[in-house]
Amino acid sequence: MASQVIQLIDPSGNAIGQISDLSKDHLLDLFTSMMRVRVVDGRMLTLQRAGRVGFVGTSTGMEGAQIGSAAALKPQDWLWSGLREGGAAVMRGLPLAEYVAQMYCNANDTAKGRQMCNHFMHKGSNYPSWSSVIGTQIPHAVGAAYASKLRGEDVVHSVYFGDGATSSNGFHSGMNNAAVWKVPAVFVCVNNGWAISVPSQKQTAAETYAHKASAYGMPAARVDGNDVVACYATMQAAVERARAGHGPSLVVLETYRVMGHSSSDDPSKYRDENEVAAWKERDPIRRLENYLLSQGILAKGERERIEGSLLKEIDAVIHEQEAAAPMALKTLVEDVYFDVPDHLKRQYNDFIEVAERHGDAQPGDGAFPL
Ligand SMILES: Cc1ncc(C[n+]2csc(CCOP(=O)(O)OP(=O)(O)O)c2C)c(N)n1
Ligand SMILES: [Mg+2]
Repeated sequence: MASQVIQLIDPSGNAIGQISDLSKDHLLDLFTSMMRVRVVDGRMLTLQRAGRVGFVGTSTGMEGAQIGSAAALKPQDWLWSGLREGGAAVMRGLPLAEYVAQMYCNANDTAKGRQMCNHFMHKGSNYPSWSSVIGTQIPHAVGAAYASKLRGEDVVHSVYFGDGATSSNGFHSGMNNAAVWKVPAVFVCVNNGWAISVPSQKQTAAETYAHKASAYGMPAARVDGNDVVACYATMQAAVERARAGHGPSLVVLETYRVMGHSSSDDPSKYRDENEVAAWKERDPIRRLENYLLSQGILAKGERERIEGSLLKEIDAVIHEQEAAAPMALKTLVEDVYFDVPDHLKRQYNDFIEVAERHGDAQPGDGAFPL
């Protein structure tokens, strides 16, 4: 059983394993993608605190886990998200403008305002909409992976979930059926130590989350989730295995949620600040930065230059999306029925009257012919 934690770069940034098949450009891409996640999270949290967006859940401290693992997927592969993989989706093609539009639930939101904000989706990169209902994406991913297998597609389905989701029914039924059907899937458990206020030692009596895989007859690997290169290499092996038809496996990324569960949470109520401080010392971005500096791949001061250009990038997108119109109210009654039924028409017309009185209706809302 995989009780050893795979690490290729130690917390000080020294290589301790084989990382030679990653080019300089690839390493720099990983670094920039991790930095983008941190910069975007920082901006979103500021906007939330200023009352401009409703809700944010950050990936701070977990950038290496999501970026390293998702970088091992091919463009045709699928990424079924848990609660925090929006940054991986951006790396795989979700336009930053769509990401920010979804945060504002504005007219450019591809979810048409029907999702809570901070629940992304992107059809173009095979990234289905998140569900906040813990673990429900797991059987969905397994069903889709089974369909890919039946169709003979060259596609691997990665499904992400947190440590807390391992206690869900979806985890058990998904893992079991995936192994029985030998589907091309990789189960990625991002163990960030906490499920809101429940610590890992209260979540399971198993020695590690990786041990759970043996009950279903699939292999597992444990990885230092703050070592982006180890996440990449381990995930790549699991993805190749699935692609070759050898079935699913479980990859457990051991990391830590440095911030609160979400912008609605105050973690000081339930955890010791010393634990947080110790994990901040293991920061995944600084670890790769130190390695890149030691190899001459990154020059001194380069991190600040990259951060500056990422801030410019996200700020330009925020300005553009803040100026966008709200989602049209008529979308409330669209897309479910081919012809909007009479009772919905009545409700919508009453609603528009109220919206017009309150000044909330936009040009065009009342023009919807109901
Ligand atoms: C079925 C269900 N039960 C409870 C919740 C409330 N809830 C939201 S997030 C969360 C914890 C998730 O923890 P974890 O799976 O470790 O993911 P993390 O937030 O740490 O990334 C819970 C219990 C929910 N959303 N869905
Ligand atoms: Mg968790």
